[in-house]
Amino acid sequence: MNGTDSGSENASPRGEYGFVVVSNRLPVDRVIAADGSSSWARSPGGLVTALEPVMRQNEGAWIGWGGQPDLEFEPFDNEGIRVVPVPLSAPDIENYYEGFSNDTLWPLYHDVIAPPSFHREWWESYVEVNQRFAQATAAAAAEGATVWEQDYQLQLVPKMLRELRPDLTIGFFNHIPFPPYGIYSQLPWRAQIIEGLLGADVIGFQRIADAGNFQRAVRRLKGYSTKGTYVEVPLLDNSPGVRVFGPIKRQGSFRTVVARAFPISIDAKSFEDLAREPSVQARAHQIRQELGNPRTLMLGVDRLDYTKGIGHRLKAYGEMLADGLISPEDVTLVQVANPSRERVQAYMALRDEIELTVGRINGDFGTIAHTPISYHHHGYPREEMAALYVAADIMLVTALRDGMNLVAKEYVACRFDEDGVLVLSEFAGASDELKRALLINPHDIDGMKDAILQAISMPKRDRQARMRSLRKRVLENDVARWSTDFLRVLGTYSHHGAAGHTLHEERKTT
Ligand code: GDG
Repeated sequence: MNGTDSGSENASPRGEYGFVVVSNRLPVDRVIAADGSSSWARSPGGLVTALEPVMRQNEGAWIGWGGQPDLEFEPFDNEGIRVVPVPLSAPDIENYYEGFSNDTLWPLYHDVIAPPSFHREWWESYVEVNQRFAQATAAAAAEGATVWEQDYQLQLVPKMLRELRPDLTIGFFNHIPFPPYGIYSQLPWRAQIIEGLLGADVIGFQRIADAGNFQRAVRRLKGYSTKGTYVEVPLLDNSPGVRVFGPIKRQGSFRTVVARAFPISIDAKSFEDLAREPSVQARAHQIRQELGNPRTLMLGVDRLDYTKGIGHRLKAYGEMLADGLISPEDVTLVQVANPSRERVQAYMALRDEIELTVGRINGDFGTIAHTPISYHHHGYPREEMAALYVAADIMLVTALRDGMNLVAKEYVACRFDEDGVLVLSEFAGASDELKRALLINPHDIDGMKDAILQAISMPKRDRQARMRSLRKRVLENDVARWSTDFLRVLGTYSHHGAAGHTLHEERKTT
């Protein structure tokens, strides 16, 4: 690593990066060529796109796992971003990642749609791996640097990092929901997680309700006061990280932590540009033709995850076919179910259940010429996704619980023709902003069927009016705005600058 020792025997070694992003997975994938040689390819995603300019301006580094067990390599530069690995062993992956992250926290934070498993050895691994991430970050970050940690796999890192490096400004963003206290309180390590998160200066959530749930947990478990978006964290005089920055200053007694909503978004312009590509337009046309030119093409795009409500969607669709409300000659559903977490038991069971249902519906209602569900258990390139969005008359987002749901926003961004209907679950964070979608409760199957029928028969003028309003929101509130907003608030906590300055400006003024 590029750390240089500060000279003092007790101080943690300092690195050279002024802006450090930390996430479980690095934004690059290892690609093995036919001749056995390996290289790294940037994994596409809004987060990287949004943070890239800040990275370039501020000597940015990205810290995370390379995606394969025991993969150790030297830090390297990838298109302007310093990539710093945190290796994970096969037992780490089993206990910290597949176990505690994906089989304890994920179901718990999504309203226990599936039962969470609590295992003390998973927790121990989570603590140990979080400590490793904190150490790697401490070694990479320059004096007074800004660090932005991402997501539920790393909730202990803020506190661990503050203990190692009190000079840093620390932000944390939670991409998934934060559950109500009645559910959160089941977690045997509930207090430790709250303490871990409160090591940050700014904690971001997708929805106002998530921030409220977090603040309630803080009050119940720690007894700290919360005022508006602020949490007052008492300071012991000799506690590490004694600094009273930020808008509320009570010298010597509290540090204030911001806990509020920053709804994430997408790189909307790049999706629209992609959708406008003649090749994408032609492919959209071709998709419809290959499906036999249905009058209505409906689309679902999800990771194959029990939170996404794919089963509820299929139930509604199957009943509509059975009731004769729609016919397979007129309506086709394309369902992309991207493989996910295939070694976790609940995901294996989900796949079996979904594929059984798809098979039954196609068997019961299909004809030689018309298959009701075109089902795809694999991922597609971005261009194909955009073509599907352009081709679809109706987009079905029926999540039972979802932090935000970017698919809903991507569909809207691609519809520069101002057509298409978004059917959107009110349990997805996106529903807070996308109010002109047809909002549904996915548990209410009859309500979902009514909304789908309404979408099928909606006059063009209504479709356009709704889509225009949705597009305004998505194009204005894009991912660049999300990261700018977060970093602006985080900037008020920096030793090096004042609110409203970019990180770059702050660093220049020191
Ligand atoms: C978590 C939270 C929150 C899917 N299939 C393909 C493909 N995708 C892309 C989509 C979209 C992304 O994956 C999925 O994002 P979502 O937001 O829908 O859901 P999660 O993966 O669960 O993400 C979620 C998000 O974090 C961000 O904070 O919104 O609530 O759960 O971008 O387009 N992309 C390609 N091929 C596929 O087959 N290229």
